[in-house]
Amino acid sequence: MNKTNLVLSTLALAAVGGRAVAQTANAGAEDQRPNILYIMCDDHAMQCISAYGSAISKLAPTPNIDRLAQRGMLFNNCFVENSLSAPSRACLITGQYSHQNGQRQLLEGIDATQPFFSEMLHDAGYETAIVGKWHLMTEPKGFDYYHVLDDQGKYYNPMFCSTGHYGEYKQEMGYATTLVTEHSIDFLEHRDKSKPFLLMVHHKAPHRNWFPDVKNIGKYADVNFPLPSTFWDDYSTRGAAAHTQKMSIADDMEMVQDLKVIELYDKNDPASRLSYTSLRAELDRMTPDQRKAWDNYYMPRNYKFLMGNLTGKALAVWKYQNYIRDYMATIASVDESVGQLLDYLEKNNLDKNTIVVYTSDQGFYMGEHGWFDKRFMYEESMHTPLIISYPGHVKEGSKCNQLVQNIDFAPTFLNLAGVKQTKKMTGRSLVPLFAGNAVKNWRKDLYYHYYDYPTFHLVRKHDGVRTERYKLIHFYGKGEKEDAAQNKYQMIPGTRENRVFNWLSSGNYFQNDGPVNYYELYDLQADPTELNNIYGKPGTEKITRQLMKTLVNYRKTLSVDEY
Ligand code: SGN
Ligand code: CA
Repeated sequence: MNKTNLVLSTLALAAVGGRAVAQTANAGAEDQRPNILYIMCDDHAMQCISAYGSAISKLAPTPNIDRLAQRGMLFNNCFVENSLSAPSRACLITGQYSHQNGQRQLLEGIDATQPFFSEMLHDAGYETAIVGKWHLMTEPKGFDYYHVLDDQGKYYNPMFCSTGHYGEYKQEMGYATTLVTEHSIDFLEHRDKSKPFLLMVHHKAPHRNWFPDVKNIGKYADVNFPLPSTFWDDYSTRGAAAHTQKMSIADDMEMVQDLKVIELYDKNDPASRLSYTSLRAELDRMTPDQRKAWDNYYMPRNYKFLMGNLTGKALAVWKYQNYIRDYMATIASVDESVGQLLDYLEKNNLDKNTIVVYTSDQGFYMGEHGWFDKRFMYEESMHTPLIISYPGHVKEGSKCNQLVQNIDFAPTFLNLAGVKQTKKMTGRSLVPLFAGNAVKNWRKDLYYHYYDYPTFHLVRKHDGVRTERYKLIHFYGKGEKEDAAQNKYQMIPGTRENRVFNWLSSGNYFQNDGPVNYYELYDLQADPTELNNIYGKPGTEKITRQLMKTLVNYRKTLSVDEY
């Protein structure tokens, strides 16, 4: 039996034995169970990791994340179930789909009475910690140590609250990515070293509005990033949702808050006032030195831009370039953080027995289809990066093409710890994939469901299935207020969902969207960029029938209650 198989059998046995095995293993210094270092970014598109080889990443490489990929396995087909932060984090922590864990939309939702894998690992003898963006509206559960950001978190001099003081946020001076890394290393230094650890490092970066650290501002000022081939997509083959979204770089990316052209602030325009408030939320927290570095780059850049009087396509391209430049400069700190964490493991002889995971809470549009943000079941948003290294157990420099999903993380970590997953956990352990061999009976399709409408970016509700080759999507909903009425929290006064809804309504954000109820079908082999919706086209009858059956089956077996 080779080393990988030996370990896999041990893990399988441990999983079968469940908690009894875990408790024996927990008895003392002999605990050989792996440490778990889970690093997750917020909105890190796989197009922006050079290990995945895309055009953008070639011009702004991520050497440390690539180093992790060289040590481990690069997953080419990792997807989320619901492409949005809190829902994705709820899938991660519970191993369940959104309608099962309650977190369908961005704000309220998670059913905190469900077991979190963190508490199961804690009970099984792990020292558990989370640092950074938590974003679920409940106290982090199952952690010996937490040090989490306020809501989405801020980039400059952000607020954190810590174990036992949930909600008591205190400001810390510095840049979010650096602070999250420092607190993570601090946990590693001071943990109970007789136990294996679970450390979840959840960066705020590279979330909107893409504020780089002082030292990286302007890092890619002279780089011209290639436009994605679908940048000028006119959605001509698609239904209403692709036309009515508000996530277009040309039309919806804001000059003030997103592109930082502060000079365009117009105090007489309510939309501009909102945009300015959002920019000021970061600018006002900066120290004079941070602000100076900021002005040194953005002021001359903005002056040149304003002198150019760009309009139409030239303006859209300028927005794209400056969006990618800031985003990639923000990623530079994330990459550095990954390097520091890997160095720490190596220097402290922890690298051999630590499984390291790098992923994002979802994918992101980097100009594909003309968009930023996520939410849609289309590839760039549903697809998320995943790299796993576990020396001696996961094949070095390998790739995995199996369909995996964010509900699989909890079962994987429990499996590694020798703890049986609960019956309610829908995901499955990824451990059998680690050896790099074909796994019999691995899933052949995935279920996706997005609920967060009507709110920011106005992406309509949809669910669907994706196989290796095809994708069937069903867009549904009555439109605006009628959809809001169906959502659990949006119409309940005092909830955050309700406050956001009222705020967007007052700003005329909604646009009288009508009811939708239609399907789209993509052949990802013939049309990997999803420009050609072939639903209802001659020749697609058989595959449509098959996919429809799969979709109906998911809805039925998972007791999905709206679609
Ligand atoms: C904020 C952003 C949106 C983003 C959501 C969700 N607007 O509302 O652009 O889609 O977060 O992001 S901002 O003006 O506040 O930046 S998520 O990553 O938390 O799901
Ligand atoms: Ca996110």
